[in-house]
Amino acid sequence: MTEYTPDQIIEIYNTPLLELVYRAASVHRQYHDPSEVQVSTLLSIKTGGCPEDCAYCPQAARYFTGVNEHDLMSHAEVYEAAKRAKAIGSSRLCMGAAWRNVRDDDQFDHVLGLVSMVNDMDMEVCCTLGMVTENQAKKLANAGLYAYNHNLDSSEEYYKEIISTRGYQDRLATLENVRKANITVCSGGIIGMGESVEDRCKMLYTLALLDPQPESVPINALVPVEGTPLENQTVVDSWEMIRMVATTRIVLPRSVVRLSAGRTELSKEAQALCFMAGAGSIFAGDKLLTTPNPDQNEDLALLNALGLKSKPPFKGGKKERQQFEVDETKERPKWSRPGHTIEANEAYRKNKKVLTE
Ligand code: SAM
Ligand code: DTB
Ligand code: SF4
Repeated sequence: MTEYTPDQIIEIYNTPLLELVYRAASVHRQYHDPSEVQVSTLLSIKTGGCPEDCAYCPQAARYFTGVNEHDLMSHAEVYEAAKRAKAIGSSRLCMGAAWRNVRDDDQFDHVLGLVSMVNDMDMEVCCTLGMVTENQAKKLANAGLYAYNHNLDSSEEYYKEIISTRGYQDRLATLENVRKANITVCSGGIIGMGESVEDRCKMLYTLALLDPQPESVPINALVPVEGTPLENQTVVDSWEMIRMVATTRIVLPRSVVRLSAGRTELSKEAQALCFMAGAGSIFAGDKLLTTPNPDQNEDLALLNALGLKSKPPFKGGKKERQQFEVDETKERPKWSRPGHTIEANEAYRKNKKVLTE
């Protein structure tokens, strides 16, 4: 449920900037403690080699981006990374895998073990593993998963322009499955892929219609990676990022808005305006999944300079394991594969072929 129509959201987005920031800051103060920033650390536990064709993603096998493929990380590797994340003040570890969807196999069982281990380290555990069924979400909940990240990334209309190997409705179905498992929802999107303001606002509208609304909403600026079809996109202008954060803040008043990918392109002052406009969370650590993130010492200095403190984890970080009964034999996941042609990607591929021949 939302009190806003898509047109009203566009109107908010187009409000004169300082007026917009002022309004967003007021909403922020109504629902959140403006002196706290929740800090998460990303960890790519399975990197590259993904079968999907997401035009923005350096981990899609079909694009030649130079990302080194890496099989699932061991317990020891994840343990060390989680310890480092905790030491820099992160309350949450978000483990990402370059998968289209989860399968009920040994690899998933291994991830369940990782979730359980990090939960025992008193950190909030988040995963982003692609599409999940209800039973898979319940298995994650039984292992102690706190949050699941699954982005809508854009409007339903523009999604078709960037991905042909899966459908938007499957993203929404995954979010429903996550909810049924009593796991908090983290879902947002990317700006700067060539979408219109209308697309950005429609995405926010779709997120706002979720009941309940997502607990976290990451706003990413596209990191244009060489080798992907979006490599030549111009870097998102700071004002647009501030506008998007502020609009998200107003439309999804209770959600924690996470200032996500693209911070390396934002000045300290632009980031300060994003915090003013209601960003209540960041990713810390010098790497996102595969691309760079600001230096952790610079981040600490920035938070200090602004008088912001990192938020402690929910209930000491340890989530009670759920006790869902799981019967995967009764479940037949049917994820769609639209397979339509994306003109821009085709043109890009042909162009690349000419260049490399
Ligand atoms: N494979 C899973 C999926 O697609 O849901 C999880 C990992 S995927 C890398 C997680 C998110 O990273 C995407 O939904 C997208 O929002 C973000 N992302 C990937 N590449 C990006 C880029 N170049 N710039 C900004 N965000 C990006
Ligand atoms: C999200 O919205 N952004 C993060 C996290 N959720 C998984 C990922 C950003 C990835 C940026 C590109 C990369 O580093 O590979
Ligand atoms: Fe694969 Fe996720 Fe990257 Fe798409 S965004 S190519 S599904 S890792």
